[in-house]
Amino acid sequence: MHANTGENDDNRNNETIDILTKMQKYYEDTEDNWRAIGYRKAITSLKKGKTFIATAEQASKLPGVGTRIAEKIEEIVATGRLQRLESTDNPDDNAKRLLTGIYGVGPVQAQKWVQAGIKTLQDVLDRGKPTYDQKVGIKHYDELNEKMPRWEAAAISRLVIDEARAIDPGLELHTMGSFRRGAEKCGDVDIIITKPNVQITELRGVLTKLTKRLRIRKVITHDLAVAHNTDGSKWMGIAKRTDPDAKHRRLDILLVPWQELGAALLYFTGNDIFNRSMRLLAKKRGMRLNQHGLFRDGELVVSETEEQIFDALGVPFRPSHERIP
Ligand code: DCP
Ligand code: MG
Ligand code: MN
Repeated sequence: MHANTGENDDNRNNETIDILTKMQKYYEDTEDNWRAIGYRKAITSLKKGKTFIATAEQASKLPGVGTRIAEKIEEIVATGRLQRLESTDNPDDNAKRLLTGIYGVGPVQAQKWVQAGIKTLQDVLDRGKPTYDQKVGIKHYDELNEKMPRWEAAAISRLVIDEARAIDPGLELHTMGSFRRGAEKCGDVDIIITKPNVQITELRGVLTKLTKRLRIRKVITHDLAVAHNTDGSKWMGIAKRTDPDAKHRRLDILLVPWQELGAALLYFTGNDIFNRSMRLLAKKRGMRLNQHGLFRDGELVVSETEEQIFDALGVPFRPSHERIP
């Protein structure tokens, strides 16, 4: 832990930022997304500021810093440490972190298991009554928890896109999420499928055919639960490249109506925080933004292109690579 006199001292809040980043990481690991986002915002705010923030009162005046984090900032500056962070080091918290790393396990389930003395992956298999998804999550725990390099996301996308085009060359496919933002590492592969002047009902047939063909080619290795309980416009599962040492990775495929492509591109590019700020902006303008379009009083304003949506919101277009707040 370096003091404010240390290296890279262009920001006087470096020590605070260090500790807050560890808290953010902890909440990300335990899938406590709201808290993780709270810390992310506070860190962004501190990074922008030039003045040294020492008290909770000063901290709470920064945009994006609530009272609870403000108090933690004061504790860090006053004591050089944060008790809450140190308490994340206890064995139960580590178990909780391990268990929330299983695909399909949230903080509530993990907590229940830990309380029942179920603390390892083997414990879950033996006594935790895991769902199918959770069993798959345990079997491929490391591969699914590791972000894949961009080239691997590109390779999996390629397999899906080529197979789809073999079914119907008129399909339009886009690889979304972190990949479209240009990230060097991707948590999963997100693909949307659409086609001009074609109804979603027709695309459902395409999705069924596509996943079947990918299963036969052993690109798709597992179907996960959500695949079975939606209206058939979304598929979630696990896929890998075809070479023998390829790793299992999460794949999401979504069907999008052609008229909604702009709104879908915007939504599924993210990131989640950028999306939140766009929705807030829409709200300020008396409108509502979601993955289907921009609406006013329930009436569609625009949805066909991303440019139209930025326009209607009165802000300059932001290329996908820059959509990280
Ligand atoms: N999304 C969102 N809010 C959520 C979940 C998703 O706005 N709660 C949007 C923004 C995301 C996109 O969907 O960028 C894809 O979701 P992912 O969970 O796949 O996230 P990313 O692709 O951004 O990151 P990762 O590399 O971890 O997959
Ligand atoms: Mg993704
Ligand atoms: Mn995804």
